[in-house]
Amino acid sequence: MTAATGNGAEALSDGAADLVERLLAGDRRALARVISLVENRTGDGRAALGQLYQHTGKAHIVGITGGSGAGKSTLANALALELRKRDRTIGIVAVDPTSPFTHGAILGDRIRMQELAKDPQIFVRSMATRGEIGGLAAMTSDVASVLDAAGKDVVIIETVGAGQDEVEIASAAETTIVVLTPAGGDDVQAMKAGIMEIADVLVVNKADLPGADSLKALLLAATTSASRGRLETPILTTVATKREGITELTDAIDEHRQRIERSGERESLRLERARRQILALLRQRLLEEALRAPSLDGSLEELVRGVAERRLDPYTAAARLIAD
Ligand SMILES: Nc1nc2c(ncn2[C@@H]2O[C@H](COP(=O)(O)OP(=O)(O)OP(=O)(O)O)[C@@H](O)[C@H]2O)c(=O)[nH]1
Ligand SMILES: [Mg+2]
Repeated sequence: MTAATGNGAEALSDGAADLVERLLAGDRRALARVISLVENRTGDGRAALGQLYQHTGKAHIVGITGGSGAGKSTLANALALELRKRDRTIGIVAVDPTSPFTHGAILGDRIRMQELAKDPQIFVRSMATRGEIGGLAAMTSDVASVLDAAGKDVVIIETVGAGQDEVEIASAAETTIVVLTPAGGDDVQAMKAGIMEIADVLVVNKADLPGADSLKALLLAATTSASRGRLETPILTTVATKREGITELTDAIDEHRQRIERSGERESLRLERARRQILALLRQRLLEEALRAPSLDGSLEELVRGVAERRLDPYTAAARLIAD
């Protein structure tokens, strides 16, 4: 017997249905296993998501983004502890950019996160990107949904904010914190990458280092000129390692949530996000369907060669894939 799921979602195996039930009852190990099913893109993972979706939408999804080493994990850690004091339960999803250079940082994360893991109300998951970033935005948002369904009050998503893909990952969040530091001059880079525009709260971390005040002044000038009468983006300073400024940051996050709730922006964000999710999945499925047969019978390769050798133009080649 398998549990019924929404149209289009796959059937859930007995084992997975049991996991979903236990997850909803608050079982931590079941939560970990469902996340693995989702991460490994299994049919059971998709089916579990289908079942869990109706239980989502309660958590406050908070994104923390910023340059490599800006202190995002330390901040997420400090935030989680402060939120616990306020009696909130927490899920953290950290997206690790796997590169030989960041192994140390990941190890550091693991150690820090083990410290958090002692609290049963904090659930931490690290996801490696394995180089391929495509699909990661969807997966991050799926894992956040699972944590949401599991009843976490706040879900924190940590990503390195370097390019468009990371901006997309951050867009799963309702409240996005952009972390900058006086060290390393990543401020200018962030402004270039469009990271500033997605910030709901700006944080100058490592405020114990020289240059924090001038960075804050720079940010203040940049946001004031950009806001044109809109409510300005709060700019906070923190020393994450000493847990300084964390109360204010937590307040700012809560205030942002209340503000978007009151103004109706939360509702429009939800609509926008739902639309984006549907279109992204549709794009992926149509592409898979269109390419399945041509990949198997070699006709895709033939078209590729035809275009490369100028016997065929790419428009005609694409049209043939749809027509067949
Ligand atoms: N001086 C100082 N160091 C800090 C502060 N916050 C974090 N750090 C240090 O900065 C380093 C990087 O911190 P992480 O929290 O791992 O930074 P991250 O942004 O998560 O790093 P990645 O995930 O690798 O991009 C660590 O050595 C931290 O101890 C701070 O407020 N002041
Ligand atoms: Mg980190």
